[in-house]
Amino acid sequence: MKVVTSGSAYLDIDAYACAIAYAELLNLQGVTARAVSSAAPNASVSKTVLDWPVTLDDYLPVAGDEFVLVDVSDYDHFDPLVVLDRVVEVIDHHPGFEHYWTQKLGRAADIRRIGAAATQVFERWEAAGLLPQISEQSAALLATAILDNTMNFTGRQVTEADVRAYETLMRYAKLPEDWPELYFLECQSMIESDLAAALAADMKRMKPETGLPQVFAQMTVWNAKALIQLHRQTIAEWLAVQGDDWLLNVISISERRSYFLAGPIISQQKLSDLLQVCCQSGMLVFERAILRKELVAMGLAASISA
Ligand SMILES: [Mn+2]
Repeated sequence: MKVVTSGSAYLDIDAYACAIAYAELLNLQGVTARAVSSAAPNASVSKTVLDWPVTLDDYLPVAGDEFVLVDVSDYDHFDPLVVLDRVVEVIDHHPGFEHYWTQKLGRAADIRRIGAAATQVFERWEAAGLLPQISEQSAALLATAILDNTMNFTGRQVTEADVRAYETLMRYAKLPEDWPELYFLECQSMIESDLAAALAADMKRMKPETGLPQVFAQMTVWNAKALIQLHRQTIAEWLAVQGDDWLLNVISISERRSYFLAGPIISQQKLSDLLQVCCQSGMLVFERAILRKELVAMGLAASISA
């Protein structure tokens, strides 16, 4: 049996889609496979997606099973059910472990800089010539994973291959025209239903040498303007409890912009200095969707040249 699985902490839509769609392909090719995870899906696997009639398999690995890893290659963050020596294939788009896996598996390690691991799984289907037989749900899962991991194609790591995979998969997926908006709005309403959990899930403490506010939270939503209008007070109160120098980056997918909230004056100044844009009454709207890791890189570069 081949067990297709992913990381230990949580399962995002990319990992979830890859496990299910790749196990489906292997089975179709005559290789018995199961999509298995002991981690729970996170908010990117929306209720609509969870309700589709394809799911993970209820299977416990036994001695002799082999493991295929999708959307993960860091051996410290595998699903605990994985036996390292029994890993036979790795499909991932996170950097850092390419060398280890190429040494160990040769061509069975496919680790590339690409928008979504779902694009790599799509390419397996295409190369096998079996795309016309993909289930509607697996096509929909892979397409949604590409949407999510590329932030609707606004991310910096998006490639032509991601765009082509999405367009092709949408022909098999039978999803509505406005699926991106429907999907991201559903994820947004889940975030709004428990803002504290969403803030805590992606909050980091910055090192002083970055020159950034100490507490730096980030969230990705469809419409940041609407979210901020409704919930600004709650957000500011929660962040103020975490420290007296804080910043939140709300990435607005539909507008392809970032909205920054910074309460304390010191935090506003740090942000204005770095982006060379004025912070007006605690808010700064940046012309493009920018990620926290980009600000960290900018901050470090500025502190070196200073
Ligand atoms: Mn991914």
